[in-house]
This record gives sequence, C-alpha cells and structure tokens, in this order.
Amino acid sequence: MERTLIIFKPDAVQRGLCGQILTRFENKGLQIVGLKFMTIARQTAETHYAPHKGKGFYEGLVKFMTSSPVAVVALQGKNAIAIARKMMGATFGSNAEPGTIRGDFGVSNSFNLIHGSDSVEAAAKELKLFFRDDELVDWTPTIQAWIYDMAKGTPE
Ligand code: IDP
Ligand code: MG
Repeated sequence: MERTLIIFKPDAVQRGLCGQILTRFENKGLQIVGLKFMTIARQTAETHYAPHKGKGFYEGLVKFMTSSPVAVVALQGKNAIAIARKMMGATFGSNAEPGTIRGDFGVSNSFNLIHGSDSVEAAAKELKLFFRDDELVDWTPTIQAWIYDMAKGTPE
C-alpha cells in the first residue's frame, strides 16, 4: 500500500470544490488516512515547491499557495501515487483531459485546484512536511475485501 499527499489548493477551497474532488478519490477506492484544513506558512510552501525554485512561476506559486486556506489529505491505496496523478490530469487546466479533476473543474494553468505527489520519494517527503506521524492514521476499511481482491492475502 502506498500513501500520497494531496493538497486542495486555495482555488479549490474558495470555489467550494473540496467535497466533490474528495468524493472522486473515495469513489475510486482510495482511503483517507490524514486530513486537515490549514493556511500554509510561507516557509512550508517554499520547502514544498523547492524543486521549482528559480523558475518564472515559482514566486507566484508560493504566493498563491499561501494566499488562502487549503485542505491537505493523505490518501492510501495500491499505486495511490500514480492513480491520483492520473485522476488529477495534466498540470494546465487549459489542456487537462475532460474526465480528470483539472480537466473538469478548471481552465487556468496556475490555479489548477490540486497538488499530488509525483513519486514515492516526493510523497514521503511531502507527507512528512504536512503531517506529524500521529496525524496519519493506520486503519482498514471494513469494505476493503470488496475494494480489492484479497484472495491471495495481498490487495490485487
Ligand atoms: P504538477 O502540479 O502537475 O505536478 P508542476 O510542474 O510540479 O505540476 O508545477 C507545480 C505547480 O506550479 C503547478 O501545479 C502549477 O500550479 C504551477 N505551475 C507549473 N507550471 C506553471 C506555469 O508555467 N505557469 C504558471 N504556473 C505553473
Ligand atoms: Mg509537481
């Protein structure tokens, strides 16, 4: 089982889309293991987006992410990182495929509603940045045996 960090960005919160977006992940079968509402501190946003430091959009991105509250969610599932990225769609709302979150809910390239970790390494780093260990909850949904084929003891 993999965990990924999702952020409902300020535009998703302001537009009242958190519930609809979270529902998509729950419907897919991804499991919530952490959830909180917060305003991101500048230092945290800078650390989170450090890989983009120096790029033309970096300063605007940090400003945007700290401008208004966000919801941060830790999702768990088999291949959760890749599945969430696929559901998010391409980075720019203007060319994200219909059916994806960015494709269905936005047109902007910078206000693109959602962040999702893009690798196992990034997920580990980002989850640590936004959640204390005791804020991530180990639990097994009672419906697990109908989300995954558990016949061999591991989710399939
Ligand atoms: P991702 O969110 O799909 O992983 P990244 O390339 O990691 O995309 O970029 C991080 C965030 O920076 C994007 O989600 C978007 O908000 C913003 N961003 C990326 N490229 C641009 C750009 O060219 N113009 C404006 N904002 C951008
Ligand atoms: Mg990225």
